[in-house]
Amino acid sequence: MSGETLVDAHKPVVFGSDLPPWPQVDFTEFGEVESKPLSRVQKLTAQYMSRNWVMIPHVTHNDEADITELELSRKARNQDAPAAKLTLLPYLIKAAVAALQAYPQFNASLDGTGKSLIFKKYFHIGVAVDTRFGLLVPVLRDCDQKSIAQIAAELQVITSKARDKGLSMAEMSGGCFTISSLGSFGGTSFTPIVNAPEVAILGVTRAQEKPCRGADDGIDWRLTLPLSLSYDHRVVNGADAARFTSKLSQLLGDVKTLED
Ligand code: CAO
Repeated sequence: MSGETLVDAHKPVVFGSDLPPWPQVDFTEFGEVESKPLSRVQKLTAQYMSRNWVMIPHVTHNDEADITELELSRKARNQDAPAAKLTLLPYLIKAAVAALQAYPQFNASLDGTGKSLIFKKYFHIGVAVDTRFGLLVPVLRDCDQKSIAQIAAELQVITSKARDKGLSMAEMSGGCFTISSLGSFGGTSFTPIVNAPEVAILGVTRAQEKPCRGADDGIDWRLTLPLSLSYDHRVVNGADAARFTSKLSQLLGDVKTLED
């Protein structure tokens, strides 16, 4: 890419192969401590996160969506049907599916050899859930064929199950794209780690009222949602990411395109 020679007759230098070992420290030398073993989920998460962080060249693209109208519509629907409460997440899932349909390279995976890209014709979306067992990622199947209300109902069931009993590997397999929403906790942006073999993950943080130039140069306060899209730079380029989040932003800004 930059004129480098990838195959060299001379012995190649493998950067990173001479890392020092992980520090072995007796913390009691410095003060009182308590040791707690990691849970099974925490150990597995640590292994997979480390692999994905080291093996995938990550880039995070940050963008915003105006969700003022979406929130008005969501709140109106919740008032009309309080028993079937909708959060933002089902809207994000519908918008993600439409963006994946528009930009299929985000609905793809490198095969095991890394030499072919497998384009998926199905739309299974993973959702990061914070549980007492650790981070679990249930996968909702065929989200392209479901309404916002159906997705909300399914999310309710699967997140409750994840939090009460945990999930099977089958319930966490087969995802095309993951959404990690920290919106109810806060934050302005973060770098989610791509959930291999997926090629991108959407991080969402807390929506904020932001001033915009309105009619007659007045101030128009708009509810603005921060979007942080991390992607595998072997498969997705920066321009693709910008197009993808622009599409997401456009869809979330026009709630009629998501509702059924
Ligand atoms: N901005 C402002 N408010 C938001 C918001 C956002 N981006 N996202 C959610 N909220 C609000 C909801 O609308 C809801 O408020 P209302 O009662 O007024 O509607 C409230 O926060 C609680 O939402 P929720 O958390 O119950 O529901 P959710 O669908 O937004 O999220 C879930 C569900 C499972 C994604 C979330 O609970 C969770 O576990 N997130 C953690 C994900 C995580 O840990 N990611 C990190 C992975 S890497 O370590």
